[in-house]
Amino acid sequence: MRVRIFSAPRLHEAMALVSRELGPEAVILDRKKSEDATGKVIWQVHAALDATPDAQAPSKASNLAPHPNSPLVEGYGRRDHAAAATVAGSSEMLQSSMARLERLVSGMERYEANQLRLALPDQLQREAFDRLLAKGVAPGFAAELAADFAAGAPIGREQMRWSESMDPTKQRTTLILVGPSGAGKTTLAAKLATHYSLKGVRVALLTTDAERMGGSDLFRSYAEVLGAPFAVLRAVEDLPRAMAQVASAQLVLVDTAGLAPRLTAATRQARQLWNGFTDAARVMVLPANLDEADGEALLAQAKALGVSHLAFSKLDESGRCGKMINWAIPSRLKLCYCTFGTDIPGQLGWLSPKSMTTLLSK
Ligand SMILES: Nc1nc2c(ncn2[C@@H]2O[C@H](COP(=O)(O)OP(=O)(O)O)[C@@H](O)[C@H]2O)c(=O)[nH]1
Ligand SMILES: [Mg+2]
Repeated sequence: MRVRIFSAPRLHEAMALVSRELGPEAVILDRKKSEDATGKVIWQVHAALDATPDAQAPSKASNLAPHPNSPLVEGYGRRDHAAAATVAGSSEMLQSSMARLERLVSGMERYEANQLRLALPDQLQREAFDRLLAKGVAPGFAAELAADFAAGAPIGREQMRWSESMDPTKQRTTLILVGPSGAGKTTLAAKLATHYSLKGVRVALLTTDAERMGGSDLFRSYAEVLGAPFAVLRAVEDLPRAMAQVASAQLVLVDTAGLAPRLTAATRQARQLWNGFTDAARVMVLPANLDEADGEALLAQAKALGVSHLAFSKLDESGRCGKMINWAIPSRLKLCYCTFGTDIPGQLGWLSPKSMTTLLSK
């Protein structure tokens, strides 16, 4: 984003300069009344465009001053009685603009939260709203969940999607676990493999985490301990042999390499391998201690990757698990497993409106 500052004796003249120079896409960040060097009133409008304009294009403002208080502004006033545009490149001004913008946004957020809070029908719901906010739930979602949360009832039955239970003894189940590096994909796969093996379910383990050094070693050793078939998938050509190996398994768990915040060529290649499993649920694993915006960036890839389910790991490592709600509601992914520790096969849970209420009540 490129921020520019336009100055003119009157506000509407400065605004006219913005639209003349930046066009209708311009975003107004700030407007300020001040005085120039001679004490004359001057309006400054801070405006920005998302795209950087073509460097080759001649700028209409190129003959204009870099700062509103500089002599060139006065010079402009003498040259031409129309309003003047001033382009300021100083990083201090940019920083102060950004700081003002941040204050503005946070003030708007507080205002929005307060309005939502006041619209709730009683004190009990307002307290529930505050508790959800304290857990990191976004105000809009907290307002929607406040009534159930206040009543101690299971929350989010309507707002979130909940997975139907998975029972590999009744129906062969294939889960492809995707997510950022270190999310706990391999750990979740190992927990599930052990949990179901102990119940007598025939489990098979596959991994597409083939490039990274040691990426598949841990998973291979889990397979050895469990006596489960194991294969590494490097290319589409590996699929038929791997499919034959896992043909009699009731639960097939496919571990994968970590996802980058943006869709990469490696992920596209891995997706071709995942396409070999037509009946698989693709589960995105997000750790509860992940930055909320990073989680959103990963969820933005979910559609392209055919992800259908969402699991949360490391619930024991975050006090603000409200971000789960902020991730789950807009993603429309079906919530399924969660983990809250490194024990295998323990510390494994199933996400439901009831368990979500418990998590947020802690
Ligand atoms: N505290 C805690 N640690 C976990 C959890 N799940 C995984 N870990 C740890 O996080 C690290 C990365 O886990 P791993 O399964 O290798 O992540 P992957 O890169 O997604 O396969 C390991 O040290 C795990 O023991 C969890 O639910 N809670
Ligand atoms: Mg792993």
